[in-house]
Amino acid sequence: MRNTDVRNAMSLYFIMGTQNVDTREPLAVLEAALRGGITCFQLREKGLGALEGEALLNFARKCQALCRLYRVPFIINDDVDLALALNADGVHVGQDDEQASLVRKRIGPDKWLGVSTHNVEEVRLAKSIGADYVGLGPIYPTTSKLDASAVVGPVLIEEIRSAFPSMPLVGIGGISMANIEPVFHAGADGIAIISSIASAEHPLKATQLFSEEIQTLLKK
Ligand code: TZP
Ligand code: MG
Repeated sequence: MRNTDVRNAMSLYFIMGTQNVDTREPLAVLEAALRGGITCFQLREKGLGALEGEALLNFARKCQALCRLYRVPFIINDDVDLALALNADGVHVGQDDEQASLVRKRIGPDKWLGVSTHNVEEVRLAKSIGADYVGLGPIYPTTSKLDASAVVGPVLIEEIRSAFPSMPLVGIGGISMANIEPVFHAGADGIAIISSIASAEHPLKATQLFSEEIQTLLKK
């Protein structure tokens, strides 16, 4: 069932672009994360020095091939044209990006659509236009998104979960091993992470630790 597949894929959702890995090889970081047990991947190529055109297409193709190898859904941030060109598994958009309802029309009913949200009203709207999941955050302070809105805390997850009991819901922003528990307690299906994996000393080990902890937390 699609809703269950999406909820399961949210549990350890890794987001990365070439700008998130310092001097490391981005594909090596992605492969480490895949080996460590991420359950979904979003390519988010943004900001100064971001790949464009052919270079972006080639890099995205390599990310997609790796994700296929590990049978992990491959989602593109924002760039509907790129998602369609690659036949990606889905697209993720924010509130300022191309209106989510237009994106749904362009990608059709089968691809996953994720929307970043910050309150009940935005979730209601996302649901009404057929979003498959919503991201909620920043849960904690983050340095990975320069234009991040105000920190919402795990309490917002609780509020959204009680208003939308079956909506696939992923918490994002500043999540680490030290603060993961309240996110799951509040009712999230999972966490979306950039730096705690992409900037970890050992991305593979970091991912394995998250994966084990999440399996424990989801059983509680
Ligand atoms: N949207 C809200 S916070 C955020 C995005 C893309 C950045 C999350 O990165 P990190 O490093 O896990 O805080
Ligand atoms: Mg965006």
